[in-house]
Amino acid sequence: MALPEMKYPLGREQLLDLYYFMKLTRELDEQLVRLFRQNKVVGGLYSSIGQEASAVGTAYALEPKDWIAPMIRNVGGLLVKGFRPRDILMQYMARSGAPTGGKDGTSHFGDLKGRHVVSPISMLGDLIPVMTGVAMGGRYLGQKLVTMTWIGDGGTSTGAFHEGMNLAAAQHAPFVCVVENNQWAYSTPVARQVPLKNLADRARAYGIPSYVVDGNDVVAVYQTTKEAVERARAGEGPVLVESKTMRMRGHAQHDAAAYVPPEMFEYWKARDPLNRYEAWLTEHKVWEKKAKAEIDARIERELKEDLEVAESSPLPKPEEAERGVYCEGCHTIEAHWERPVEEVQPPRSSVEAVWTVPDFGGLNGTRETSSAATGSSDDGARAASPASPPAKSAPAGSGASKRPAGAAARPKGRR
Ligand SMILES: Cc1ncc(C[n+]2csc(CCOP(=O)(O)OP(=O)(O)O)c2C)c(N)n1
Ligand SMILES: [Mg+2]
Repeated sequence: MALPEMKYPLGREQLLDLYYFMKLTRELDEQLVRLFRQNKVVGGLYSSIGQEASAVGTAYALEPKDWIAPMIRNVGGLLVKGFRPRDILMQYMARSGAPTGGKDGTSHFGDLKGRHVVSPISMLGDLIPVMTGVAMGGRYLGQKLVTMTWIGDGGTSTGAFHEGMNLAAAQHAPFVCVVENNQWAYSTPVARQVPLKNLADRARAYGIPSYVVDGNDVVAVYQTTKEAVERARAGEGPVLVESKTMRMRGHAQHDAAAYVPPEMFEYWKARDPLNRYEAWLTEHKVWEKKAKAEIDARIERELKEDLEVAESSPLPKPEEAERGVYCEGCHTIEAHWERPVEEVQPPRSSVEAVWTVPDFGGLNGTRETSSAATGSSDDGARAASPASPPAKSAPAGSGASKRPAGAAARPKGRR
């Protein structure tokens, strides 16, 4: 069967790539569970089983110059961005070879220089304003980049989420927010924490476009996210994508998820993203048995190698605990200016003022007057005439220039 028509066509290599990343995410997850049971994982272990299509399909829609900030269930996105299983294994096992040298766990690591991954911490929603800032920075530098982060259904109810989305919308930032609606926020089902059928509708509050996608269909996830990414890149501002999926394990390893009705697991098990994609690849004759066997063997080999590397990496030396906490001249932190530093420092960093406050509102001692009440200029304060009434009748920033000539100047109400 021929491939279905796609707005953003995917070639055979890319289609197999998607399988590779999803299967690698799944196998790595299962390997981590074995390590957890052997007591080799330090701290909690958060599974993304059931959500592989969501993490992989969204990250795959990005270009290398784009930026991500992953949440705990986005290991698939980290792999797409070029991290290796060994990084994630050592991170969870707190080994010295880990990206944080064993000082932090889970997905709390990043790579600002190479892979453009902002390191998350255990927060809900705060990556949204951060990635909005990165998007604005990229735009300032003319890099045409898009930034992306993910948030859970529960995370969309935090203040940080709303503030961040509003900032992104107000700033028209080239930013894509993927809401991974996996039906549960710890033990709270979506219906008990938000009165919306589609979390995508949250976008209406910010006046931005949104999409709903079947998060267990990797091709659909890719197509939808790609469209969102291209719209953001074209300057249309932020886009929200709701990916509907299911968390197939407890919140973390310590949580047996006894509160999830068994039939709900059954429903989603029948829609497992990896099984579905394997069937899709077969149905559309993208692969034959040999190609699948080769990819599976490659994954097995890579995971085995990486596990050996991780197991042989020692725990950090005790003295490391006090290193890199405060910089005592061990390294210099210098800003890397891509554009002239003068641009971001006053006076050039300021947008040209629509109105100015003469003599800084009289704070310098020599009070000037505003011409607002005279209506002599549409920039009242700057064109202040010494003959005008005292400044107190037209406070700075009162928008006085809009008033008709002769109208009484009235102080603005308190804010
Ligand atoms: C500000 C904040 N509140 C609470 C927590 C504890 N916490 C971590 S994840 C989580 C549930 C998140 O649910 P959801 O956003 O749906 O993401 P999921 O775990 O389903 O991927 C909670 C309550 C936290 N880390 N930060
Ligand atoms: Mg959730």
